[in-house]
Amino acid sequence: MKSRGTKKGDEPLSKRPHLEPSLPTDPALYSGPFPFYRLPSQLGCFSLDEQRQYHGDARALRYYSPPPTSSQGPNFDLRDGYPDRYQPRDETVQEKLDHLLHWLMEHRGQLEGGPGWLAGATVTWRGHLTKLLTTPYERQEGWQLAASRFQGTLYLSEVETPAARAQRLSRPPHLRELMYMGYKFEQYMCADKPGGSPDPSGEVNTNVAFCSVLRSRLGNHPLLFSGEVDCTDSKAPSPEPPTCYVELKTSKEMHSLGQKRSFYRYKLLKWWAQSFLPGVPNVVAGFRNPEGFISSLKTFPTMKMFEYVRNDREGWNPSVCMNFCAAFLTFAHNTVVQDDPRLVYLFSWEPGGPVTVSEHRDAPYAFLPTWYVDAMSQ
Ligand code: 0WD
Ligand code: CA
Repeated sequence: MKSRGTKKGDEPLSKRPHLEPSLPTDPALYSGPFPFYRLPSQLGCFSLDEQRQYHGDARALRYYSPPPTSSQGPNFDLRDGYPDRYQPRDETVQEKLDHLLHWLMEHRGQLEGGPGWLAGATVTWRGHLTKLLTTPYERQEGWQLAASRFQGTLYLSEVETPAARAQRLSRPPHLRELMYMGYKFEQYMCADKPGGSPDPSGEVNTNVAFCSVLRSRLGNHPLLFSGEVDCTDSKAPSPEPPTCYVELKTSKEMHSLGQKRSFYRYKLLKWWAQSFLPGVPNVVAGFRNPEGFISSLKTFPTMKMFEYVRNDREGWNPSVCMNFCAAFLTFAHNTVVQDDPRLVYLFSWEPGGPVTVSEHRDAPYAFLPTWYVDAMSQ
């Protein structure tokens, strides 16, 4: 984004005392060449177990194990086991960046990139970056990101918006079941051991997660982020992480051209953003019928997703997504100047408007835990 950033936008905010800082999100402002994005490399990983406890290893990694392709179609019953074999994660626990900070605390002495690399980096979840990438095209859900600078590093942690909270607390039963069905699909497609077979008779426990920790750079912004990975493909043409990873998704069966158009415009944008960031090369989609059975599978290579909307006037453009994200990171870096783990800048966005900022100290917005601040200060 070095070419497009205006002089004014790059000036420190302190030099513009009478300007209420904000960042526009209109896609037209972010077209232009695709910015530099470093090939993501994996720095490490961690696992969360059935009790949501952290382990600094790959114990929760599962193995891609699709059904034989010769048959009629998979016919997976995604409702099987609901709700009796479902252990959903406690969503009232707001984990913020904690698990990622745990990993970082244990690896701070062994980070690549040379001395001072971390001090220049932005640390966050992959899912938060996904929301930034899709912002210029999002028309329904706003977001809030809390930002603190500590020892140079910019930390970004999502805050649940009041609207998202209200939706979570009043989630209708059919949406709860739909969430389960996504995880059930993973169970049908993954084995616990390489060469093993899936075991759909077991429980679905959404506390369990395998997370990859990645390094990349967007423009001049070094990035350290973590994302949950569904499984690894032992037969992948490029067997090293992250190119061995596979993202699993479910979606409604499509019949009309209109259904396909809207799938390409809205869903594929989210799938692309989520998997492009960590360099996951393939998304395997299971299409479900109205009875909740997976009737067909289709692999969408991440790097080919844009082809479905390239000639669509109402489609999305990867350059816009990445240029906006780069502009946001520049905006955040220029806003969060003071180095103080108790100081939080809250970036807020609602569809149709610009990103705005407010300043806060300590509870409830401060998110860097004292155990992390103390350990990093040793
Ligand atoms: O505190 C928060 N506001 C959040 C924390 C929001 C989002 C995620 N997280 C944490 C959780 O600890 C989770 O284990 O991040 C981890 C996943 O991070 P991510 O990879 O950056 O998240 P994202 O790309 O949005 O989602 C990846 C998967 C989802 O799969 P699908 O196929 O639906 O995209 O992570 C799961 C979900 O399976 N997931 C979550 N798991 C636990 N808590 C959450 C969540 N809040 N959001 C998504
Ligand atoms: Ca998934």
